[in-house]
Amino acid sequence: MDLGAITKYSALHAKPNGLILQYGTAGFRTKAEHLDHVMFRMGLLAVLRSKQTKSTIGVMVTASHNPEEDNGVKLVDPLGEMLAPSWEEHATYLANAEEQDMQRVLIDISEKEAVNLQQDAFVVIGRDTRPSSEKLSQSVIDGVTVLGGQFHDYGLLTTPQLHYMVYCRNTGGRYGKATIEGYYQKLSKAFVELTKQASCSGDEYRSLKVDCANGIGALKLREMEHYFSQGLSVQLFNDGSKGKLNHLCGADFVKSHQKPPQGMEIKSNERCCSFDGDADRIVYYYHDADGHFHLIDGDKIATLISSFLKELLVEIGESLNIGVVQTAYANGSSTRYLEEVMKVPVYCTKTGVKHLHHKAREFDIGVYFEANGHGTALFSTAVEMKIKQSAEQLEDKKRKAAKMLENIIDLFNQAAGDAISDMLVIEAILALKGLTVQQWDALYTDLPNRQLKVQVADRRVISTTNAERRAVTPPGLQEAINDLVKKYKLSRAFVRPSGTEDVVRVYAEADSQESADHLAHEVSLAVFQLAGGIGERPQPGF
Ligand code: NG1
Ligand code: ZN
Repeated sequence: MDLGAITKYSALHAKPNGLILQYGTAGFRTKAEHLDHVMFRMGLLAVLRSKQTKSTIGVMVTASHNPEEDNGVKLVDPLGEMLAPSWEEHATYLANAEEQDMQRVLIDISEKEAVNLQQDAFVVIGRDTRPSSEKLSQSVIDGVTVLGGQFHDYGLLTTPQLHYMVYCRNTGGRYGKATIEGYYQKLSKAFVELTKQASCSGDEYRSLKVDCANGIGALKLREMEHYFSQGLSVQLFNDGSKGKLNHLCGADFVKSHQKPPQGMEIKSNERCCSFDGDADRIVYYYHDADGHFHLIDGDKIATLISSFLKELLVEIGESLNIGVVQTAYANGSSTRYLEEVMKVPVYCTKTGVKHLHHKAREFDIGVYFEANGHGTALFSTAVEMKIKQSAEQLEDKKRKAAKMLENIIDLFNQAAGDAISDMLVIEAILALKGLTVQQWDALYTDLPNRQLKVQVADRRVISTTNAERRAVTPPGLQEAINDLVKKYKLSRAFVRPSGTEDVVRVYAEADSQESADHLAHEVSLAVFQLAGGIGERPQPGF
């Protein structure tokens, strides 16, 4: 380590005084103007992680669904996964170090993790379309370079595309080619082969309206469109040509407001979907003949996918274990449907895809989705081999099912939840099963629900257990929630501190929208009173 150079260059990316940030569920995220030093330092950290793992590490510059003025950064581990927990701590430690302590902190991390500083390092970098992203990714590159790391800057990429690149590079090209072309070709080939097998390829199944949140998804989908146009025609909205990123559009807006995005004209029964700002989330929706809006969220996406996979396995005659992984935010109806009707085991983890991803790895086939539309399906290597063999050996009908499964495995991004890949999987399944968007929606009816935020002085006073479904502290809060929940039918409520915003999140569901709204409000008041609420008391009405 050239400590002199580090000190010199670090001063050019100086940390603002008194600023403390934490590497949370989605890396670092805050106003873009506060992030220059964090980017430089994450460049340094990525080099150390790369040396330690002897693998390529990814750095993605994005703040996903946050407003355009924000930005963020997260590191991607060798298999496309989120950063290991001990390194998240190092990230926080390094990001908050004072200038004069930088050398000591770097040495400290290297020693703790037994990093061989002589080892080569390679870092790949991607960024979203925010105005601040280009300059910030340059600061990451400065950090990588000053520690002697090699790098490849992919420029504009969706978050899942960067995960894909990292995964490809660390698996010797077996997973795919680590280029944008490689990504387009791998997914489109699988998609086109799959949809060729659909008997009903009538026009109604083949066109889709996509709200791109005025983000990177628009650019990448436009580039990719002609690769799969035989199977699907997409019409892009909020493509960034005029509107602001994530403003009144995108998956997060549609899911949390339960209404369509601005800038998209929807005729009744047309199939529509929204990506978020970095294209790792997707939700579907449509207007019925009476003009009512219907949201199809991550839970219903997981249901469609897991049912279809289960059907294929039955057809092939393979008894592999499938599991669905959700969080506490999953709609109660979805969990009930999966367990009781589909007979698929369901598991609940803490919020944040790294927890879901980790759990999903325990199954032959693990399907995981957050209700907000972030998810994918993971296939163990053994399953992949078995399916490939079946596709060669089995007789006619079974072989067809095995072929489909083989293509589906190729179509899912195994490195991360991916809006583009999920969209193609969903479109293929709908075409293969001849399902309309209404038929898909009718699998089960969501329980009415409401999500609220409460401002408190210190959200860390709330701690939870049982995959965030029970509050352990502050004292009395869980008892208060239990009493409130008892007042309503089919009800459930929980609270947890957000990992990405300085708020406490409240979730409630019940048999009617009115009850869900009331319950959510009452729980908010309990949080405000018992967990040190600040500002105005929560008011009823939304
Ligand atoms: P927080 O702010 O911890 O609730 C949100 C989402 C997560 C996840 C992260 C990262 C909800 C309720 N929470 O986390 O699911 O996507 O952002 O983007 O949707
Ligand atoms: Zn995102």
